[in-house]
Amino acid sequence: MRTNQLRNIGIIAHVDAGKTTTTERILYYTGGSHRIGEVHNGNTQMDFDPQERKRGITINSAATTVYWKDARINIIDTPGHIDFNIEVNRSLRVLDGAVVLFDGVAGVEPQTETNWRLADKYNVPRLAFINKLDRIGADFYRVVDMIIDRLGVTPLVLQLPIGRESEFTGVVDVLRQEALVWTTDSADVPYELRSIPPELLEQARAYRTRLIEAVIDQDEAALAAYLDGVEPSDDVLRACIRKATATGRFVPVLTGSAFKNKGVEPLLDAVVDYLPEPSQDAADAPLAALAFKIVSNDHGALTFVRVYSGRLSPGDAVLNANTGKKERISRLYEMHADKREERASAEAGDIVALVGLKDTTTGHTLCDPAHPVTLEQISVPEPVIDIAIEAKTQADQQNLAKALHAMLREDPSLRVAHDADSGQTILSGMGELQLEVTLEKLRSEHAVDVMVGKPQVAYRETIGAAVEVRHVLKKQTGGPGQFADVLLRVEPLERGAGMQFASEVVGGAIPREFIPAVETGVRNAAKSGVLAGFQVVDFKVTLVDGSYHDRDSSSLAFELVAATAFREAAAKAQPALLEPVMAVEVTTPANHVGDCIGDLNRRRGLIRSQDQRNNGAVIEAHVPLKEMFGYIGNLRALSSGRAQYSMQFDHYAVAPANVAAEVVKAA
Ligand SMILES: Nc1nc2c(ncn2[C@@H]2O[C@H](COP(=O)(O)OP(=O)(O)OP(=O)(O)O)[C@@H](O)[C@H]2O)c(=O)[nH]1
Ligand SMILES: [Mg+2]
Repeated sequence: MRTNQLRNIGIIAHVDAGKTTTTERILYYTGGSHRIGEVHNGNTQMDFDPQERKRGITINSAATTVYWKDARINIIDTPGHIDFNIEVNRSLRVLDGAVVLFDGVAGVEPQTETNWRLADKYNVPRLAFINKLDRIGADFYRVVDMIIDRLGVTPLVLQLPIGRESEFTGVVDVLRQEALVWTTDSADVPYELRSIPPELLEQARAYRTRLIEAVIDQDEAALAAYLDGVEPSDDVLRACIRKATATGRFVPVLTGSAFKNKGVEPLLDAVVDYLPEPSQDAADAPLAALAFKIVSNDHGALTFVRVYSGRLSPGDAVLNANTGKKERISRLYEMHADKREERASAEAGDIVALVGLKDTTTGHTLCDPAHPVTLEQISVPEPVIDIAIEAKTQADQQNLAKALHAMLREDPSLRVAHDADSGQTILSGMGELQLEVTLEKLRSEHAVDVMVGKPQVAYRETIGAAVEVRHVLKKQTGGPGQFADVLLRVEPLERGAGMQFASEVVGGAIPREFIPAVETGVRNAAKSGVLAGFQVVDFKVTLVDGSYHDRDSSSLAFELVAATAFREAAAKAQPALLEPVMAVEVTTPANHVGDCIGDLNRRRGLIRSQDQRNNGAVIEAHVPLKEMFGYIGNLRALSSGRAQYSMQFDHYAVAPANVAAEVVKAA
């Protein structure tokens, strides 16, 4: 198959925008399924995990392949909940295009915006699909305006809705100047092509002119002809739209109601017409593929890879460029949600799952051993919430480590640490929901019983002043001794900077081979801060000077002395506690706005904006995570169940003295 007939796309959006519902329709229309699954019935193909079906949300991204008009389309349906954002992140890393869904009522929601920015980061061209036009309060034009205001992009309106809410029946195709009308809600009745309803005719013409004038400069000859009064053909316009979409200059906007089976076929046409094919001429080059997802099952692990160049076949020995080890591929599959189809090979542009890899994890590059190469990594968000777990029995204790190892391989946004004092295992993640899902998986899939503590905020520590500390380690009484001497300067960096290390040692005051040991010593010590044992961040350590001893100095001695010197410096450098602050968005009916704001204020919230929307308001605030535990119950109570909220990590900030004192006391 020629690669220009291949599309690798993701479906991304805020929670509940209809990603899975749309994907189920795509499967049905393309013949990939024979009945339409519904999220509320727990019978979709894409949400196959028992927890997804029970909770009615997507947790894991799932891949499938469909065929539409001579094109093969690999689709990844992603979760909208922010706790599972790693799934969107790693999918966008390997995709060539995305369909971004918008709820026709709510418009641009927080996770839509977050995912939009992620797609910017990975340079993924996009189409917008304004969904749920059948809902009461849906307003296509308002959502288009929100796309301009909140995402700062220029929409290219390719369709206009016909009718509103329950009367929504179809769309005007702006390019072809025709109406596509769905006469029933049934997916088995194709749309009818009709002339544009008279009341929309003038508007439809105006949008076509706007469309032409927006994109015509993509084609110089067509532009010149147009200026001479010659209308471009539809094919020329399609090519112009395709070009402008690939560079992100415009975002084509389509619309419909996935649930009512309206608008999905033209969306598929647009995916083929406007989203890019994998880059050409990479098929003959040496192999380079990125592992972006690992799924464990009873038979071992499935490694999902995107092939960027070259070819992969079962039996191949490939080099993992990150570990330096060779791995052998035993089988190769095309995935259809939880089902798989064996394939004889994969080539540049393909997304497939491999069996046989042992030490490959998310973000690793697989390549031709004769042509080593490392592809761009996948960025992993930092966890903000901790939970302590303890195995119930000796048997559980043994299985726990194994199960956690497998789960961490699957989800790089989870972390595990051991608390030496309490003997507990600390599991860290993005939010309460992710930890809840992880613990349930531990029980149901790995049969490990654990006792679980309350979720805790993952605080950090930092410093507020620069200090210099000299420390000498000297044990030279009889036998082999230990000697190391360092002068460290420790200074604060801006928020989010992490840790930096530099050496100013000159003239061999400390031999070069010991300098990495100094950095290791500092890094180890920074794992547990002097205030309350949290990770120390946002500082720079400079090794200013020191000395060594010919016989008694060693890497270990320098590691130990650096750790001690760092701890001493951190204690003197005005240590401070950092707490995660969340961006919270509350949507509430107008009569509860005051109560919601009052409640957010009591939670140390900083109200950032308040907008009227439909019959209610949207309140945006920054609130420390510590104050958000149990928020949902409270919000429901004060709004008679009518307000909703979403939140995502925003930044770390220095905690007020009373909060810090409380945390230090509990440590
Ligand atoms: N009225 C209406 N409801 C829809 C439409 N599309 C989806 N829904 C409903 O919205 C709810 C959420 O749909 P999903 O497809 O699960 O949304 P999602 O974007 O996959 O959600 P997550 O994966 O959890 O982020 C379900 O109850 C759907 O039936 C639509 O076009 N109109
Ligand atoms: Mg979903």
